[in-house]
Amino acid sequence: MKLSKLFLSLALAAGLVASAAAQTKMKISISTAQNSHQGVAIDVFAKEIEKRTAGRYKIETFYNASLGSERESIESVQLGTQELTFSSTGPVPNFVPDAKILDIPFLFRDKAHARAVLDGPIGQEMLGKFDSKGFKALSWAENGFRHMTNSKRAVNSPDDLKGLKMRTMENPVHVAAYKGFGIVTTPMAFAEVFTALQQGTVDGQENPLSVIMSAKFDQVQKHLSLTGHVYSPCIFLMNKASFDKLSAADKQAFLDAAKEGTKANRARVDTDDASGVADLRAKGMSVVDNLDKAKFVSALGPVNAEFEKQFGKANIDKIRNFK
Ligand code: EAX
Repeated sequence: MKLSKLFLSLALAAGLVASAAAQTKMKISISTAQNSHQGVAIDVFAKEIEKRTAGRYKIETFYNASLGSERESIESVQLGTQELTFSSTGPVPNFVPDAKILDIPFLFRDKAHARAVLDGPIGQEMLGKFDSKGFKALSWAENGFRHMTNSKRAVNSPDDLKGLKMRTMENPVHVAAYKGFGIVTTPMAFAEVFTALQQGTVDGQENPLSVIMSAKFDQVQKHLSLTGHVYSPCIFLMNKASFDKLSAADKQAFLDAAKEGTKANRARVDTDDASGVADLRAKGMSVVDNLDKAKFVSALGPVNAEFEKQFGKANIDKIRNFK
């Protein structure tokens, strides 16, 4: 009797040790601060994974590009040296060229349109295109509509952009479009942007209010114009082999956790968009919030004709006209 009790407690102790050891740690990274729409996305994701897998999976969160730039992190995820990352689509076309179509300026009318496309058949089919490149794309999320900032002058019309030296993402669609505005484009990784603006290596940059605020670009930029020239998606990416190893239930948990992350991320973008202009004005930025968008759209006419050739007008129209 006594002996079997001893065995029982030994077995229990061994079981406890085994279950503690059975926790699998995974890393996820972003290039913005924790206090941002991207930080919210991965924090909620991490919390949901722990909850939905009863702690069998622990997601370690890394902010401010501490594991590398977005491009480097996506590379690490592809190689499997890092399980997960949450990124803008800036460097994504280097890995999944088809995703470029989502970065076309003035493609989406508003956030509701963009979210509906990404959550609908077009966006879901696009997520599937990551599979053959070594990724499991868990969910779209967002950066938001991008606006221009610079240290030189108020931008009221497209002509004011001519000759401005601006940092762009390492995204060929963005680079082509901004050249169409007459901007002198300087692609660089996000982590280098603050210093480049501060030192005057570039005059300006473009990002959503969420990013401008969390990166404190108001400290190094005087002018903000609400150009809303392009919608900027984000994406939860996981190493394909790491995902494939999960049980069916755990796969679902990862997909559901990413959806929760997306929900929290979009809610934060909405809050930031609502408070951003007042917040940035209070911090000293001078904001042009009444520009004539049609002028910016028509300035990109020739570039858009190029995009229609490159991506197929029908494919672009399918997105534009999605209801
Ligand atoms: O993902 O590189 C960029 O400008 C992105 O918008 C930023 O990294 C947030």
